[in-house]
Amino acid sequence: MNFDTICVVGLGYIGLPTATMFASRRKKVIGVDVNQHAVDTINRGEIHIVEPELDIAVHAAVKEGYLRATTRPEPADAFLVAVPTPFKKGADAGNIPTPDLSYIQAAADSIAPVLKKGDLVILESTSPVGATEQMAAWLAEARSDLSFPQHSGEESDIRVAHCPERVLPGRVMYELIENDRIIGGMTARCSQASAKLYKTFVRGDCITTNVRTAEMAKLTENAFRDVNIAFANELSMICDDSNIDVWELIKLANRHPRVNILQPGPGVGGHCIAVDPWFIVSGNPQKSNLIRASRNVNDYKPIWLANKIIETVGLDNPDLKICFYGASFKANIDDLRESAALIVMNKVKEKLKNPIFVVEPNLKEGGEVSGASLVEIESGKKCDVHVFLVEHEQFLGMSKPEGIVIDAKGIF
Ligand code: SAJ
Repeated sequence: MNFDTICVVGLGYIGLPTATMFASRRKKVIGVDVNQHAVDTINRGEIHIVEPELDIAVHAAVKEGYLRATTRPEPADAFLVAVPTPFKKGADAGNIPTPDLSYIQAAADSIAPVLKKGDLVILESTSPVGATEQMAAWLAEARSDLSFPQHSGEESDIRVAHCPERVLPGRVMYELIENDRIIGGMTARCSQASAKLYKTFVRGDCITTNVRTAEMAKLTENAFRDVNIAFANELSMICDDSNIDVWELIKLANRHPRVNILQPGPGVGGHCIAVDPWFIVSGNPQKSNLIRASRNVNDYKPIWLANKIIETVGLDNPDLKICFYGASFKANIDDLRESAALIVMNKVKEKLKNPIFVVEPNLKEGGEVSGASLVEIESGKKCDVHVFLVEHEQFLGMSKPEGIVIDAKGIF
């Protein structure tokens, strides 16, 4: 089967780069987003998100006529769904957050009217196990005139698969091409068709499996990181009590050929690793004790760190100026979403009335972050207390400031 026209639903951090990759391989791509501002920006050949090398690629794809954005899906040979899957606050006794599939449902509802026999629909959004089958059920409900793999197997009119995105923000344009892809079709033919589509631009291997394994593989990758970081964060709190340098400790332990501990920090931020493990826990609350405990350790770390800062500064020193270095959820990006650094800052601000400043080289100076003034490194260094929360490249080479230094990222 040929994929001449591809419709990508959701033009965010994953959808837009993916749409652009297909367009750069001279496929006709229709990008769909409910956000009119995003649509207008892309149609001008510009981008509404920050990602290295994406701007040039989008500009070329739009100017050459291969990429066009719109707010409604149009007929295509393949549909890729790359919409958010956030979680909802837990309503059960255990307060376990549950996945919110409403964006996937809205995407399915919008695609259904333009589907035709022979089309392929791929869910790329990180999803709990069963979400792809649920999407196929929503599509089937809307289009009783077409057959779907859950009822008709290999003979179905429409093919459906899950192919989770696995690219790292900041390296998306490189990793989209080079990373291996896991492809879980609802049938073998669904997998094969999807692999053929991705081979348009993927240089990594396209490995096929079933749909539930593909869903669980993505959740497993992020849960693995979360558990490993929780181990590092737990060690950091234990070491603090025993006056042991956790950075040196991990470096030494990692000299063992079969040990590879990740790095502690102020907590785990972002919209992936701090979210996805809950998709496993909410589906299997009785059996996911380790994954759940790790989430709790990583969520507790910013609270522990804030208390440490409050204790170090003391309530009787309201004149001491405090400077936080780094506000984003990880190094060398401007993304503040679910940032552990912000949780630390806000907790400290709740308790201490001291003047507070922030150095965040990835944001424009003169602004504010959580009510604290953004300043340059040199101004920050004049403060009395220095709290390092993110290992931005600008901080790595700097000399240790004078005064009290609390270093949550092991920079010094
Ligand atoms: N972090 C630590 N210690 C470490 C590594 C990370 O505290 O040793 C923290 C970071 O500071 C950050 C958080 O973890 O707050 C997550 O950062 P990250 O760089 O590890 O990952 P993300 O969330 O930017 O992207 C992850 C990636 N998943 C894996 O590496 C398994 C990416 O490949 C996925 O595509 C992405 O999630 C996603 O969309 O799910």
